Amino acid sequence: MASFSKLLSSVLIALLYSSAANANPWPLTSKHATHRTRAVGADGSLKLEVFHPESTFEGFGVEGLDHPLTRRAGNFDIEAASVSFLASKLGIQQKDIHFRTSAKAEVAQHAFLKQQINGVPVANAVANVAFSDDGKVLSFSSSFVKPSGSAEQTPTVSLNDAIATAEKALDGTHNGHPATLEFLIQPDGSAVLTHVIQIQNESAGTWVEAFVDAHSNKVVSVTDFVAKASYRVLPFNEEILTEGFQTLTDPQDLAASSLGWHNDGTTSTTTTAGNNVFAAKGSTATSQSSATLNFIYTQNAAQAPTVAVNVAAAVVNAFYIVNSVHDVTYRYGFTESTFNFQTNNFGKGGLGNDRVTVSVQDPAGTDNADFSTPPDGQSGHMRMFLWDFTSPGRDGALENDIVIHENTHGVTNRMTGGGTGRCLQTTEAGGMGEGWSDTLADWAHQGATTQNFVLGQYVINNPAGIRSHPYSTSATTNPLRYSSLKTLNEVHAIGEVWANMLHNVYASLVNVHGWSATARTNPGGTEGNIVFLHLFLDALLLQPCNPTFLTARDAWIQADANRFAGANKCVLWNAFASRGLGVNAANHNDDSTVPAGC
Ligand SMILES: *[C@@H]1O[C@H](CO)[C@@H](O)[C@H](O)[C@H]1NC(C)=O
Ligand SMILES: [Ca+2]
Ligand SMILES: [Zn+2]
Repeated sequence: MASFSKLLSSVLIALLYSSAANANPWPLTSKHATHRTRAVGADGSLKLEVFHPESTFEGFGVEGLDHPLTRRAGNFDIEAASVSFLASKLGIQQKDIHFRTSAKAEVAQHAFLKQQINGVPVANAVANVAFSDDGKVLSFSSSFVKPSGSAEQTPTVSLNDAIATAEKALDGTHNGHPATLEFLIQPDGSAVLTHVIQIQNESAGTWVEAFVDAHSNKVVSVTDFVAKASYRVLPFNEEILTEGFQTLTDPQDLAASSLGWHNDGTTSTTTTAGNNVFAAKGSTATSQSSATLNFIYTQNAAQAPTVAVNVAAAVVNAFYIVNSVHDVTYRYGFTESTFNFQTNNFGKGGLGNDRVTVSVQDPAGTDNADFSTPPDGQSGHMRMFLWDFTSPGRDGALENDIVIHENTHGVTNRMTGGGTGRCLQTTEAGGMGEGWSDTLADWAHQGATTQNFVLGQYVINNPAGIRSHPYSTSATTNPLRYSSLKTLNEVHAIGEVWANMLHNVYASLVNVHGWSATARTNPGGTEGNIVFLHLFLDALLLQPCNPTFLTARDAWIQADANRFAGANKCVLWNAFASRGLGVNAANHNDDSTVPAGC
């Protein structure tokens, strides 16, 4: 072990670093922000405690920070600016920083960086910096650490041996995606050297990035690309929910999908396969049922979901919803350059060849659904299962809020941290991932008057849905607060707290600014539901890798400063504070304070 403390201690400013080595012992839920216990392998029998150093977030309000090193005469160079800003802010040398990528969004440009040790990147010590068009720093976040020691940087375990170890430990196969060599910060503050290898098992539905110690040949950590739905089950009653089918003509948004939904720039299809989505049961996409692009299949609820016409109806619905999520999130900032899912990126930045693949009536499970988000450039994969609460059973692909929930995992996992799929891995960040997914489904279903929102009624045939409470502004209907996290450990339960806070933010914004019926295609409007969705997506790019409720809230406040000059600052603070996430909230203790003047 070579110690880095001598080398770096004179130039490090401890304040801005998470001091990993001093953070033990952890009270139970204080680990939410930094840890997550993963049960991996095909049967979940291998337990790993995954660690991410604490991340910080600092926003510089409407003014931004006029940092002397960020300005370059004439041409703004985001790489030079972000590296010099970070080096001076953290008091480290530029050689300790690796500029990974950048993304130009509508109201800010974003740099994504990693710590490096002697030129070897550190997987879980990352940073991002947002700049205005005139080169001011709008915000930055970091989980850089001062390692207490570091392994030799030349591996003594070969990649092939590491692959064999990972395949055996994780019950899967290396999928051929190029492996990397990266340091990984451990909870004691030391840096281990790891081979990073993607392992997949199609039948078990697992897809992880394994970190294998390149000296001891042990699996020391994983990134789990799969967001699993583990739905809470409520007793079901006899009420039957029916939401009417409609035939929509040309629902595609050409501003988001310039060649429509059945053309990737080189190939035109007449199936449920296009530039954004490939949807099928098995490997064959559903073909049109008439000579033109008419995907008309009338679902027969009295028959099993597996009869041909019901399969086709489900595939077409999933294709329609996932394309619609592509188009609406595209309008609000999830584009090629911010790491979205498309086969052809039309030269607009980011990596292509990663449209969402949707497996409808996937045979691997029941009563569930999941979504895997590998890094930009590899397809997101959605699996929809059948539900057996009723007879005949029901198809999750026909419940739009389930499809939107799963699809949103792809949006949040790609936009947070710059397209790596590594940045919603802690318990708290994973919980918020579930929350955002419920929230986009909530947003999609709201009308002129904000209503309580319930997720998953159709699949289990119960108006109470699959969460513990409806999302509501009423503290009687939904009592969840920031302090509820003290007793919650499961990501969907934590997600309910976050989704309910965002429901309250949404209701407040609509209360102030009204509601637009054309929000999906008109992001330029001033209404509250439009303002909300802008802040939702803008904040994802600003927030740290593995955010907490506190840093995610701060990113919303900064997003409002960036786009609306802080016009909604007090509305946002009041809504967050109403559920305990006020100015002085910390360590899962509520606070209802709002800033002076609010
Ligand atoms: C994949 O998982 C299944 C269990 O679902 C297991 O039987 C199989 O051996 C695994 N495949 C590999 C390559 O480990
Ligand atoms: Ca992409
Ligand atoms: Zn989920």
